Amino acid sequence: MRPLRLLAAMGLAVLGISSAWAQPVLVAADMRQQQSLDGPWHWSIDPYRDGLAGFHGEPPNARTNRAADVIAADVMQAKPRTFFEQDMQLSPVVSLPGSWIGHSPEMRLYQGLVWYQREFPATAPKPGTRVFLRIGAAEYRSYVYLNGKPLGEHRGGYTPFAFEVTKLLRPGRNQITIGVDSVRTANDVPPPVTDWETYGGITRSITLVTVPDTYVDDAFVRLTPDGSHIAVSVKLEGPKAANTALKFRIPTLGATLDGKTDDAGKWEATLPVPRNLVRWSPENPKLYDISIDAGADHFADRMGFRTIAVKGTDILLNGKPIFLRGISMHEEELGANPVRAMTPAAARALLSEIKYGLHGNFVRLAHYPHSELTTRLADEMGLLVWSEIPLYWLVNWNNPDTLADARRILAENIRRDRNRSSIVLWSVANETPTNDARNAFLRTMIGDVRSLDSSRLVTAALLSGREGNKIMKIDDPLAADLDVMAINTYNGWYTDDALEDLASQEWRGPANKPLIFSEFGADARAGYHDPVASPHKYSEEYQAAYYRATLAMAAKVPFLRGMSPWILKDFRSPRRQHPLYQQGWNRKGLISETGEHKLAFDVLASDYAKREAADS
Ligand code: GCB
Repeated sequence: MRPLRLLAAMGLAVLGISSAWAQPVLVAADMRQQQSLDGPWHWSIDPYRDGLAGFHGEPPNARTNRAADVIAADVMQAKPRTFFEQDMQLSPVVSLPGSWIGHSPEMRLYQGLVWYQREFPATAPKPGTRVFLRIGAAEYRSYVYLNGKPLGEHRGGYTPFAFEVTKLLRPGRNQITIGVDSVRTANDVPPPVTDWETYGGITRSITLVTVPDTYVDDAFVRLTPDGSHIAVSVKLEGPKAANTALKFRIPTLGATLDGKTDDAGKWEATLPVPRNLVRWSPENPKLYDISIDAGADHFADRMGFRTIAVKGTDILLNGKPIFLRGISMHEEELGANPVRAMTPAAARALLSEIKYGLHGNFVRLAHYPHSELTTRLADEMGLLVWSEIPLYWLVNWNNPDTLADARRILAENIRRDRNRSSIVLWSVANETPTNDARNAFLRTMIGDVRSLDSSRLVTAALLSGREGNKIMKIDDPLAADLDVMAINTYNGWYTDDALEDLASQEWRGPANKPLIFSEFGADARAGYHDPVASPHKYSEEYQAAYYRATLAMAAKVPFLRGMSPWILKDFRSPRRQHPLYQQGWNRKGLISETGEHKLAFDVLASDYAKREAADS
């Protein structure tokens, strides 16, 4: 077999040539015909990044350094005298997706580059079809090769990316290689310090998606804000994208709409709402199959229809005021050793705790875009969703490249998920410091949300100001730019406030806007009990008392329209190393990592059950 060589072009990819970022959207890719590449992959660490550059930093070159070895795994068998050091095909095997934290005990703290490689059989793409390699998510920076040729790179750990491989696929054996580098710098999104385990590796499914030559790359279907029409926006990609006839259908409603794309391959149209349409809501999460036929493509998705708006201090779902009974969660499956490999069953287990255990109707998917499995399940189960990008804490607000990355990640998230009726809030940031550079940066993000999706509300999790002991102020200038204000508040946990005093704290904010408490919480180690009048922090009793006190405070905030306390489940966090109570876990969960309910779970559940009864 001929050795596969790293090409000079790989150097271009490493230098981040901009065309490498041009990505197809492949909206609703998970509903398309696809071949899964999940399962066994070889893996090898590369701490000095030898696979990406020569030993003097020059672009990789197969003759002078070993960079090519990673890709050219079959060299040795072909030419016994070739110098060769890294052999992926002899490297150990793991099952993907799943972060490398689960590959071996030593990988627990590894930060750097890891190579993955597998072979797979393929047939040559049929004439008139195209094939894309799609990776659901990889943390943080990915370098992707097919049959020795670089396909491109991606930065950002929580959104999908895809490369066309039609011409590179060959009949029979194919080889795919992915380098994933988990190291983030101060310019990245998020920056290095976060209060969660960022889980280096490939954490969502890898698939080959087949579409016709010209196909529906992007489609956005929703109710108009007044609820009178269904609006459809479509973008075709391919040689016949322009001036092509299309047909939009909702078969069970007998609704159809015909049209034709413009010169740019786009089509925008509206259809009066069919009389028999049932609106989606948490109580009745009605979903419809929809389709778009365009040339040879038959595009399908499944979605609900609802409106979301604000009026004064109210949040209106389908025109009716609603209180968001929520909780925050990270993307981390239940169990003693999670590896961020979300499955339908794992997502269902978490969302069921919210919907049926807590009597919730809302979930904050913190602090980054979660798996599409989760947002699809929220549609199906009837949970309203807050979706977020990881502009978290200390972002480099002055760097135009950071802004460009953040805008791309936001667009990748919104384009992936804007047909999910469950999502009602797009959040642009969490607990960021107020200053001019940050305000300008986040205003750009808010503008992007509005131009990508004007049918939903924009929010951000802010920090409050404080006047003495009694007055909490929403004084972040960004509040004026948001539809819904959101505040993370930890009085009585990170502060010395006595729990008895919380209920008399008064919240002041800009008039006429709804507020959500996007976080409040206290750590408790499951099973640590301190049943006395004044329990210690970290005990289940303190956490329960903290919840009672904070809920009493919340009940008095006249413009509060929802909450998503921190957090459903204990989650891994490298910052949390208290030897007795934390041991590498943030313990603010209402359930432990293995699913035991703490006392505070029932405190929140009974508050929500009362609100639910009052609202029905
Ligand atoms: C916060 C952060 C969240 C942390 C949490 C905590 O305000 O938004 O990421 O995990 O507090 O536990 O301190």
